[in-house]
Amino acid sequence: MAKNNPLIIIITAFLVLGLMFSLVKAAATNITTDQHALLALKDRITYDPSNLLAKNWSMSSSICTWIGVTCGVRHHRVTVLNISYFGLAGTLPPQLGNLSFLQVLAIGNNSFSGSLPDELFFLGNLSSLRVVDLSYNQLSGTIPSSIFQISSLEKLDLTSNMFDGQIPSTISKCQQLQMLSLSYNNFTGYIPKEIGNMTMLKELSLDINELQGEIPHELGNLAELEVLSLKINTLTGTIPSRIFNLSSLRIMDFRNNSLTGNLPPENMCQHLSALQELYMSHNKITGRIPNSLWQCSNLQIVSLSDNQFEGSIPRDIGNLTLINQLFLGFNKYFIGIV
Ligand SMILES: *[C@@H]1O[C@H](CO)[C@@H](O)[C@H](O)[C@H]1NC(C)=O
Ligand SMILES: *[C@@H]1O[C@H](CO)[C@@H](O)[C@H](O)[C@H]1NC(C)=O
Ligand SMILES: *[C@@H]1O[C@H](CO)[C@@H](O)[C@H](O)[C@H]1NC(C)=O
Ligand SMILES: *[C@@H]1O[C@H](CO)[C@@H](O)[C@H](O)[C@H]1NC(C)=O
Ligand SMILES: *[C@@H]1O[C@H](CO)[C@@H](O)[C@H](O)[C@H]1NC(C)=O
Ligand SMILES: *[C@@H]1O[C@H](CO)[C@@H](O)[C@H](O)[C@H]1NC(C)=O
Ligand SMILES: *[C@@H]1O[C@H](CO)[C@@H](O)[C@H](O)[C@H]1NC(C)=O
Ligand SMILES: *[C@@H]1O[C@H](CO)[C@@H](O)[C@H](O)[C@H]1NC(C)=O
Ligand SMILES: *[C@@H]1O[C@H](CO)[C@@H](O)[C@H](O)[C@H]1NC(C)=O
Ligand SMILES: *[C@@H]1O[C@H](CO)[C@@H](O)[C@H](O)[C@H]1NC(C)=O
Ligand SMILES: CC(=O)N[C@H]1CO[C@H](CO)[C@@H](O)[C@@H]1O
Repeated sequence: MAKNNPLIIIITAFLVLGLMFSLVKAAATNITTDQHALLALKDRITYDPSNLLAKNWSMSSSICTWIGVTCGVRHHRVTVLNISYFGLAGTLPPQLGNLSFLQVLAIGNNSFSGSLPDELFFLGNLSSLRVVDLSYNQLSGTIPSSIFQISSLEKLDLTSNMFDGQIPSTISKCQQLQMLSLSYNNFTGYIPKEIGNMTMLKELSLDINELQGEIPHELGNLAELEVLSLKINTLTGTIPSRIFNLSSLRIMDFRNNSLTGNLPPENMCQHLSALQELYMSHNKITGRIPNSLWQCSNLQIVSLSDNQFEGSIPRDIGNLTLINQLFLGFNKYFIGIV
């Protein structure tokens, strides 16, 4: 009976396929490959103030005991490389692309410089990567498009580096991406509308770049989005009304751009009950402050200063009882509150 159970046959088939996949992957590389990759990285370190790698990454011990390195129990291969906050300077070797079981690459808050080697994210080699955190370094150049071939990627944090060039539209191939931060770099050009395809996104931060053009209305597709931060760019045009439909949004930050047009007068807050922080200061937004703002009942910070709002300040703003910071200055109001 059980022998012919289709469920068991299917499960067995999956197990066999999974095993074959692991074997194929493991056959091309082994723990020695991982060791070569880590030693290549150690070779590229030019500054190691606490001698962390110099002392600890020693050939006399298994790489799985090295500081910042974690190996998987099943394959005994490197799954996590986290050398964040080690105070290191250096460059990244292409051999890191051979860590074929790597799930987490975190080198944040160091002083790594130079560009990302194209081979690093070469198609197929780093197919298990979930987290890439390169934040707070001095890396430069363009983002290799190969990184977007890694469909397993959930978090890509490039905050505060010196990357430049355009944000490639192929980015949307990373359909599992939940967190994308390209803030504080030198990215130019438009925000690709294809980002609207990355429907798992919870955080999108593109602050402090040189991005221009309009905010794509396709961002209104990102139903899971909690943080949308585009401050200090040179974005123009009106804020697409669909953005105000994103009911998971907690933070909306459009400060210091050149946005124009009015805020939706009637229904701006109909779907924004989760919104806690609303920043629109230093733009060129016109019209009235919507009377319906009180419907965003969880607002704690509202910053609308330095725009071209006119009319009067709606009385019902006073009903937003959670507010602790309210900036409305430098506009064109009539005197008085109605
Ligand atoms: C890894 O593979 C190479 C050849 O591809 C082999 O020479 C080496 O002994 C292997 N190392 C281990 C630890 O299996
Ligand atoms: C390297 O650091 C790890 C974690 O701190 C420690 O367990 C290990 O013993 C160290 N190895 C050497 C050779 O110092
Ligand atoms: C890397 O290590 C740092 C410091 O231990 C920790 O705060 C951070 O969460 C780790 N990053 C990842 C992606 O695990
Ligand atoms: C590792 O990476 C280097 C540089 O990209 C490459 O030349 C080498 O063939 C790769 N493979 C192994 C098994 O080390
Ligand atoms: C990636 O995988 C290919 C094929 O297995 C291999 O030739 C190459 O050396 C690997 N490493 C890099 C860094 O591209
Ligand atoms: C951006 O580029 C300019 C020169 O083109 C440079 O002065 C500036 O430091 C760069 N900023 C960042 C954050 O990389
Ligand atoms: C991605 O978005 C573009 C434009 O918004 C659309 O034309 C394309 O069909 C989308 N692709 C996928 C795979 O969803
Ligand atoms: C916002 O969502 C509502 C329903 O939830 C829908 O009727 C309306 O057309 C949407 N507005 C925009 C601008 O997408
Ligand atoms: C933001 O914009 C205001 C007015 O345009 C300007 O005075 C201020 O320096 C800007 N801040 C940043 C961080 O760019
Ligand atoms: C705001 O609060 C006042 C006084 O509690 C109340 O009269 C008014 O109806 C409230 N407005 C809204 C829109 O709920
Ligand atoms: C290079 C760099 O970004 N260093 C920062 C690492 O984190 C500490 C504490 O958060 C900061 O003080 C450093 O500036």
